[in-house]
Amino acid sequence: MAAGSARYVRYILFAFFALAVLYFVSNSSPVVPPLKPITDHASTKGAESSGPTKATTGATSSNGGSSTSAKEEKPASKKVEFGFGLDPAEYPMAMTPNDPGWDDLSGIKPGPRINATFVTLARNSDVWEIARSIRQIEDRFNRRYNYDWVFLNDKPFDANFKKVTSSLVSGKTHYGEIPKEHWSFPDHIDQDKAKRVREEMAQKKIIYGDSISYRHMCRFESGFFFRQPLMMNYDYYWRVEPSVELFCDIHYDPFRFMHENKKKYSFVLSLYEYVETIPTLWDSTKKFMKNHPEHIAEGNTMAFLSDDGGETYNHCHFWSNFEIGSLNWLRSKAYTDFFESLDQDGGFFYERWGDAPVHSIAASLMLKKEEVHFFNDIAYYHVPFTHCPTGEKLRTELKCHCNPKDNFDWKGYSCTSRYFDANNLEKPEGWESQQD
Ligand SMILES: Nc1nc2c(ncn2[C@@H]2O[C@H](COP(=O)(O)OP(=O)(O)OP(=O)(O)O)[C@@H](O)[C@H]2O)c(=O)[nH]1
Ligand SMILES: [Mg+2]
Repeated sequence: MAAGSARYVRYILFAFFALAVLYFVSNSSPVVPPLKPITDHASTKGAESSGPTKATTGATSSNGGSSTSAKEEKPASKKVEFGFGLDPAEYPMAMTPNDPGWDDLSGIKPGPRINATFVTLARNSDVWEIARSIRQIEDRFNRRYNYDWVFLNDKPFDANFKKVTSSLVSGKTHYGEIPKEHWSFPDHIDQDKAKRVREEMAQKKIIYGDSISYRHMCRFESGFFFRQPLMMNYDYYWRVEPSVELFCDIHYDPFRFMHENKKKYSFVLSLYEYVETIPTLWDSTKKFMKNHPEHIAEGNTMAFLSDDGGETYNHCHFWSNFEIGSLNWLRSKAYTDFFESLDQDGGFFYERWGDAPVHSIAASLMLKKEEVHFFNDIAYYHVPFTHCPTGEKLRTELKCHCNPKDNFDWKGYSCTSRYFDANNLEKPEGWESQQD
């Protein structure tokens, strides 16, 4: 009998204890804010863009090869500064090997995401070249961050292109067809004059000098990629071209770096433009500066572009096949006024203006010095130039596989040295020994 009542007392105590544990669990707040499952983020991102409209035409999205209309994407319910609404202060980024979490390169990185996407302009025939680029970006960075990827084309993407690329990208993939008016001659262009120029450039053997499609490409990258319907969903972009390489691990989120440090444009390689392709670009720029002094930033980097205070152009530009930048800046009145003014002057067709000098002139004149960033730690190759980080310690820490001898930064035809001088920046240790 005594043994029986002791058993009941034990049952009651156990039940009381279980109730107490349940009460505690249901009322305590979590130490770490809950992360949304990573696969949800594309639908959350949809309406966060601070771009003016969310357009839907000519675009399909795909994951795992199946295409759906962009219209079907779920809108986000609220605007949050970061992708998942997480507080960045709770997830500091490890920027150096001394910071906690630096060595953790496995699994999905917890923490906030930026409203950002990779973007690639490509033809269906570029599929295997872009596959190489995607694989490297995924291996060195995006497999842990799962950012989306937008593909744009002047023709519809075929099933094979979508299948191959969507199988390689860890984020969501979207495929957009460029409208005709963004990939054709504007009405004001004199076709005979444009044809004569192409013939002359062909005779002079100027690279892509006789190409119409290359000109459409340069005009599109200068003035339209950032306002395609699919791009309106994002605030930042990272441009990727076919057959590029990344040589070092990327330990932090460059999109988040751009956002938190108020950077609007970035580069890894810079060089002098082929003069024959832009003989009157600087005249057009000066006309624009005169007409729109309100768009010229105080504390800009004119010194990168000109050695005589703006009278002449030294032809320096950031190489735009790699860019991480702010879409909202490109969509700003300042930038679009600049593009419209250049487009009216006709140099995309009467000469062969490239999007690289156009973006670079805009960034150097219309942004403050501090808004442009040089990513020394992102090692990169696009035929024929390599950016391999200066400094053996850094290359070892980042597990780089580029040959430091190939680093173009400090060689004679690079403008990176000028960029450092224009910004009064100290060049990284070891730069002198890489000058030739
Ligand atoms: N859809 C489409 N994409 C194009 C076309 N021409 C070029 N592109 C893309 O535009 C980007 C720039 O073209 P590229 O041919 O790489 O030009 P480039 O970098 O100046 O020259 P390369 O040294 O040949 O790489 C690449 O992402 C190409 O895939 C085109 O006619 N249609
Ligand atoms: Mg290229």
